[in-house]
Amino acid sequence: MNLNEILQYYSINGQNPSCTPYGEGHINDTMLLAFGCGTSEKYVLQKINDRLFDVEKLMNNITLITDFIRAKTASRGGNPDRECLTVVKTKDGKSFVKTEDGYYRIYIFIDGVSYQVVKEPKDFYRCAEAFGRFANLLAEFDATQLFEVIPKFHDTEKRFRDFTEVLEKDVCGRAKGVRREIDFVLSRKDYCGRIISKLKNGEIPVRCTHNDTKLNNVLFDRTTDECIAVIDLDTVMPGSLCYDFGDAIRFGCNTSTEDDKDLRRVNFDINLFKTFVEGYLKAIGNGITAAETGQLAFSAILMTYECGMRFLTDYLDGDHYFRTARENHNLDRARTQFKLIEDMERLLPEMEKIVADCRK
Ligand code: ADP
Ligand code: GN1
Ligand code: MG
Repeated sequence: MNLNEILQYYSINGQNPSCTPYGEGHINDTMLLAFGCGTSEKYVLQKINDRLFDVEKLMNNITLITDFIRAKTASRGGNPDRECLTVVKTKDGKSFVKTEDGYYRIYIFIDGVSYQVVKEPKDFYRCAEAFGRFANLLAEFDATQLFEVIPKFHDTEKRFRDFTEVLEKDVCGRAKGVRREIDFVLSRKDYCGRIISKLKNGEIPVRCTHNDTKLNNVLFDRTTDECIAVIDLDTVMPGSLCYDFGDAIRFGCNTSTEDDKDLRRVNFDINLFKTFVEGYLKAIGNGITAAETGQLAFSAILMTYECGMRFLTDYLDGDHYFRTARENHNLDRARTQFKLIEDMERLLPEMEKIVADCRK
């Protein structure tokens, strides 16, 4: 990466910045660009994953969404630079730059912390409120303006087809070592169509959703622990509230990290589930239908299944999609997801009761 070349396009004041890897995202290369110690002297520089995204279309979406959220936040008396993701425009008004080695964008740095594991239940409650509020905000956004940047992103039937294709090819010869995990996925095939069929027949509405509602896509204030902003808007597209709810549970109700090798530490925390349900349903109010609410508990299993299947697909395919930092990283990730699914399958009646009681 040639930092000087990138910065030539921007009118950012300051000299000799430091530029260091930042955060724990799996998709883009994220760096903290610091011209000094003050918050206003820091930026987030991202090399956009152009294997995945059509960058022109992606940044068109991001500009529309962030402009919308900034305007709403300002009209409600908030501080858009702190509470919203904000793209820094180039000297000629563009939202990204293209250099020889790829595409880059710069965001205003939001001084907050993102967690990989829930530290305190109240933080997860706040995260739930933040995603609930975000859902309400997006309800007012015209999603027909957006490109579907990753088509069929949460179409679990398609994810299953991708999985079986990759399994059949077995390009790395890894299938023989993970028969148990493969059988785990194959034996749950009937999960795939349960929500998508309801979206297709109109029982569940298609809405504009975030689609990647991990705890680490929310920033918390370092001192007050309030939720500051929902970030990582790359996948904002038409989708289902069930997916957003389920994905947040998948990541946040795990007592350990998404890639813990020691599965004894990986457990589904039903108390955290209850906490999230309470925060989410309170914040979303009547912005969710009874049909959607009825699928929330199952959605947590579905999204965990889909994500585990995606990690296993990537492992079999040679680790091209999710960033990996060690051997078998995607396999370890798949295993944590499958452990959580086993827990949730046992707890499903209790989870359903929690949702129903909370809606009374
Ligand atoms: P990925 O798509 O790879 O997950 P993200 O956009 O989520 O990339 O960024 C990765 C991490 O970088 C986030 O989890 C967060 O910790 C941090 N981050 C991203 N954008 C900002 C920002 N504008 N201000 C502060 N931190 C940020
Ligand atoms: C990726 O971008 P990031 O790290 O927030 C992925 C999600 C997965 C998640 C699993 C665009 O999220 O779909 O659920 O990893 N994002 C994309 O941790 O594929
Ligand atoms: Mg992210």
